[in-house]
Amino acid sequence: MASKMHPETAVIHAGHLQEPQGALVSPLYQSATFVFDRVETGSARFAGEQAGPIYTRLGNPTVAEFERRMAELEGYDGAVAFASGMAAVSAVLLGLLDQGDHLICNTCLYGCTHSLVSEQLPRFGIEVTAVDFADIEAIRAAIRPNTRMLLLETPVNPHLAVYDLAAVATLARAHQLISVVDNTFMTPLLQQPKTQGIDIVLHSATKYLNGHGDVIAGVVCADQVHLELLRSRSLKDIGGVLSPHDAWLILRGMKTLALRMERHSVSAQVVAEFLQRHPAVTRVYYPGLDGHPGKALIGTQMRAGGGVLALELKADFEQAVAFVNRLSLFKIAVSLGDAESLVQHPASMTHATYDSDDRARAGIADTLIRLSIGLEHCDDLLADLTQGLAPLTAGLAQEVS
Ligand code: 4LM
Repeated sequence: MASKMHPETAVIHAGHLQEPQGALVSPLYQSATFVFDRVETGSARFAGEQAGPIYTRLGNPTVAEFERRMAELEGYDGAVAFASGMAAVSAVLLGLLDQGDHLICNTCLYGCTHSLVSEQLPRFGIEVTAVDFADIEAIRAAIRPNTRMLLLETPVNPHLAVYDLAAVATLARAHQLISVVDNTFMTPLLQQPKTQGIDIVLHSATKYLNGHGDVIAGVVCADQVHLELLRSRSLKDIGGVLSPHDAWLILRGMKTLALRMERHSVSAQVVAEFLQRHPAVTRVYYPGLDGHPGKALIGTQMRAGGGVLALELKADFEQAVAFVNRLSLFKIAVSLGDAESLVQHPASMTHATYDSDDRARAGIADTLIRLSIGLEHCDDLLADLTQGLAPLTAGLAQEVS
């Protein structure tokens, strides 16, 4: 039954085990350690000869339910939960790459992933090359004898460029490289990279998976060949374990994931089209818009454009900042995927980790503004944007007259 469930059903039921008291909702196992009836039981569990919990850093029943649900949704053998999205990213990189290995990643990544690959990995003797993943030949040309892994986000944070996952996966397979996709912006409801041949998928569960802005979490979904190393090296020894309480909150939040992703995407499309028509806006970045190169992959690689978009204004830097400050329903905050609509300035916030050259190479304009479209009524969002843009519109009208 489990493998036949539609994603809309799996977000509610996958991985759930009926507990003996009959509770509909799984209990929260808020316990650091677990008691053994005798020494032999503990020894057998440590030796992997007997199933059962030992200590929450090594596994916890509530966290395990979240892991089973994610593995089912993404279509992999298993999943490992971590204390943050960055713990999930670092778990993959530090758990699966060795000193002397070479990583190829996209020029544009979430700011802290960029600083992890460009500043931290070289400290451990891991070489990194950043190329534009829109250009498959550029990736191929960057492959060296010691290349082990390809890493990308699609759509990318913050400017929503979309990359062809099947092409990346085919290249990776041909050169025996591990392909890794950060699927945070899409969730498995809108995109399942495994179906395109990708080896490992990770998420910041802080965002859409939890969806309520009250948890920091991450998860990696993978097949058996990588799971053991992720559990033993990255979880057991590095130790960025997810709290059972946070796993319980994510399980609760995920029950509405399908409804939320649909609403986020519909509203983002409306907002993107509104902004595209607006005279004070020079450019809108959203995969659901005609003319966006990613639009061709909607319906094949991805089911919809998701809830994040970015824009540039017909304005200088100070005017762009003043526009953001004028918004009231959109809250000025980093993060995304919450019920509340959020607005932020990538160059000085989420992507401030880039130096200006790398930021230009990544295609992140200094005046780029990112919106995370929440679950409010679309008319209220458009009204807030209209009042925020009004002084710019008036200025443009004066220039014309
Ligand atoms: C943000 N993003 O963009 P934790 N992968 C992607 C992300 O967008 C993020 C992470 C990993 C933002 C946070 C402030 C594609 C985070 C890292 O924050 O460690 O759960 O996820 O606004």
